[in-house]
Amino acid sequence: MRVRCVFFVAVLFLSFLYSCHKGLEFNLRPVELKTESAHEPLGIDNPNPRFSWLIEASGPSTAQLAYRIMVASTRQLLEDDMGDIWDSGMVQNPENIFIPYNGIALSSGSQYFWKVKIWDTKDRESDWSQTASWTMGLLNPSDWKAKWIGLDRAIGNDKPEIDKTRLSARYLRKEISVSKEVRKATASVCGLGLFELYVNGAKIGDQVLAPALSEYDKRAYYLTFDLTEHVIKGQNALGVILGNGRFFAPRKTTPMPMTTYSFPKLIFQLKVVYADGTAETFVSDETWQLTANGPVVANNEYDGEEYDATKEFPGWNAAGFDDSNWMPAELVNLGAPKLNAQPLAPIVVKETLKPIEVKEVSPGVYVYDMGQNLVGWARLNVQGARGTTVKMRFSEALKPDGNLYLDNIRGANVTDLYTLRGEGVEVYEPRFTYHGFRFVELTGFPGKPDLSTLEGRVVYDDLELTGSFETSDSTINAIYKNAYWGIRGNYRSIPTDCPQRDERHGWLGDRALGSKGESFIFDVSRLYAKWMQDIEDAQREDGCLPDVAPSYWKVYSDNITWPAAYPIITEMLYDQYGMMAPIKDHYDSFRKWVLYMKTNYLKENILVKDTYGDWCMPPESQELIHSQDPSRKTSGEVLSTTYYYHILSMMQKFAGLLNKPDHGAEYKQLADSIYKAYNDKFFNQELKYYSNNTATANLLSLAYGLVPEVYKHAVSDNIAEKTMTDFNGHISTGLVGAQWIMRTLTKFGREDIAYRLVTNTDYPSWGYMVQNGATTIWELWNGNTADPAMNSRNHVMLLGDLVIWFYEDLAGIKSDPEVPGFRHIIMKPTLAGDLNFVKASFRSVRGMIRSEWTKDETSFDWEITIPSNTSATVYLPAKSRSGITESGERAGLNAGAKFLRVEEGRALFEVNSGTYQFSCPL
Ligand code: RAM
Repeated sequence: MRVRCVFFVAVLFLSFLYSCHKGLEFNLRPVELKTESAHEPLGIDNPNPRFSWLIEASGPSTAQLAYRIMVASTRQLLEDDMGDIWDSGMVQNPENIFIPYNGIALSSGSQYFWKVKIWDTKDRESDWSQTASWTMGLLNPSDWKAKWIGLDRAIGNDKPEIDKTRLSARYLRKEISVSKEVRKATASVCGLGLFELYVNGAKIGDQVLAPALSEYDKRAYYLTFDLTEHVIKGQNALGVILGNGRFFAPRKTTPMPMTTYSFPKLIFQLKVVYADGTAETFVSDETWQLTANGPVVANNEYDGEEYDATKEFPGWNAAGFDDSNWMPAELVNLGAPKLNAQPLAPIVVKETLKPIEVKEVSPGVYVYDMGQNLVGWARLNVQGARGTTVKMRFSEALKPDGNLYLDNIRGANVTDLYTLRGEGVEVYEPRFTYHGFRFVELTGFPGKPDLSTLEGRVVYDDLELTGSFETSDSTINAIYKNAYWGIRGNYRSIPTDCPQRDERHGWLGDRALGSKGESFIFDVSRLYAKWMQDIEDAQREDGCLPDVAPSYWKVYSDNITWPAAYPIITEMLYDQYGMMAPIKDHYDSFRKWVLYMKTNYLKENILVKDTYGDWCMPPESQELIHSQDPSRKTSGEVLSTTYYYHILSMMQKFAGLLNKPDHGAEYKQLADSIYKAYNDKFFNQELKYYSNNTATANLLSLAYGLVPEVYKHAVSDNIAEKTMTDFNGHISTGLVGAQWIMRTLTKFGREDIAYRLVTNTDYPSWGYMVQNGATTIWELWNGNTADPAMNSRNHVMLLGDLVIWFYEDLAGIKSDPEVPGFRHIIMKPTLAGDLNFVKASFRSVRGMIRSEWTKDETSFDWEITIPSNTSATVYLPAKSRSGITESGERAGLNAGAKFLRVEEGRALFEVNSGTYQFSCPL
């Protein structure tokens, strides 16, 4: 007994010693493995998926020297270190994002497993990462055995011919019999415009409003589902509900003709692999049954959904249901010529809000305040007699009498109807519509509703939140919050202009540089890469690009500032995420457009085509939508020529990256002639401004590199002067100029004016919106007084470069344009106005970057975090090196922070990964 005790004590002691030793060990590990920028994706189209990982390290200055990736066909093989599919071996390469798979051909529909280990520059070898997996999509058109089914015509009470089109949802079902034990079941499904999938009574997945929107006459996206847990040996039921989405357009002609592609339809394919290794495929075909006489009586994205629960057919999506009064589904025309795996995460319910108030504004009319302008719908809890119809309508604002203000929703009916089945508590939320709203009007409710009757469901793409940002100024914080809500509400597998009225389109101009600001808050890499494809798909044969993509409204105006978003966002994906693929994929399409614009609109080296001007600049009278005052407007030729010049600069960069020196030289030559013609025509030599001296004319000339070096300061002084004198310290631009105003003022030393613009609370300003109750960003600077014909309360375009400025300038977190994707970071905060702290974090594609600074009269304290495998140049606001400390010691003494030089009132240090605490006297 005693001997045993001693033995135990000895074992405990030894394991204690061992763990102490382990604790001292350096922890190095690849983590957060992503395949094609996603965690564990199902259905990947790229035959050479790209792998990315982050590097977790227990100490500073960690950089990758080499990696080894192993891919296997089963988890077990991988765990046994048997990479039967691919073993990269040790590859000397410091890159940890977008490493392409380079093994044997991957097979359609298969699942793969991978892991990675790395070596760092200090010769340390990591453990293997955890295992990640992905599945390939159906890679070849011939892999699709399924047929498109549905009903290519109206039925029942459908009214496809009226302007506000009406269709009931189509319900489809099929029973299949599975004879053996199931090892794996995978479904590939595309239901257009929208679908929900059920297996044996259960709804599959948490996605809503799926699949992603696309240019349907070019392609549609299918989703891949793992149904292994759902498909059983025996009889199984498959059920699908189809809604209209945009495939069957919500409008015929108002306010513009809208493209209807066809009636709702489905393609469905299920592959079941049995335990014995054999496989069977079940597909959509004419043996499925269909009815359009179900509870979703009508669905229309603008007008709402009508749901009659008395028409439910319980058990329709479970085995054994009698569908003899349904009809056979018909074989229909293709939904789209091409099917691609959906390349971005689906839309989901991201948050649920409780209302903050309910008021009975007149007998039986209840108005709910959600406390926030949100996008999604209301979930209703109700109990009452069968056949009772409850009505919900949605608005962004109220009239003075407390009723919904609906004028700015234009022709959208925004009404959801629910008819009760009359059995206990019923919970309803729509499937095939969405609304942009803060207020809900509830009528027809049986009894007295209360705050628990409705909930706000916040719906958008399942994007990872990457940024956080806070300052000592409450106006800035409120604007940031409004930006966050506006941005998240306008993602709908494309970035939309607005979520509430009869529009909701992917207008290109609204998102050009704004997308870069968004990239700090959300991981939008896949969303925007997909939108670039939508734009290319909507390009006309002759090279003309659309103003709206997908082109559900056919707007091909040849205005240049809107389509410019296409190369601009492609460049953003490269700068912010290190993505090279979009440049490669779209280069030919850019070039076609650039040459098309040149042929048609370049006259004596001035580009002479513009449609929208500096859209939504603040008008002189608060009732106007657009200014009528020529002195406020920026010339169309200035807008289009500066943009064309900028596009040529981007094309030179892209041509360089793609190793096309001839193209590069060609763009350069053209750009040089435009530079000269533009300056000859628009530069006022005497007064040092462009055109009629609007802030936008001078901003674009500066930002796009059209101003000769010697005049840059003088031109920027004119922007400052214009803003302070003619506009009394207020913004004077629309969405075009706003994309440069904050950063350009700051770059030329006028952060005091930038700070004034962002802290203003009177018209026109972002703070004015806050003062007037906005919880999102308005379409117009005068959004509370202007004509309702174009007055959305949830447009993000007027943010301009504000969010970029928050992160890049106030927090000072910026990717070095020379070394993109935050591989080298420029940490350069601007101490604007009376701010005494800024606290920001950003999960970049290479890991977490943090910047938190505080300041008082005498000193500046700054804590930063730089992720593994990156480095940063740090700019301290100090006129000399003396007195600067890092972690309490004179900075630059240890290896962590290397002193570089003092330059323009800043002391520069170079740092590797790690956390640093800098202080300097002010
Ligand atoms: C409006 C849209 C959008 C803008 C176009 C030009 O209708 O809402 O924001 O880009 O017009």
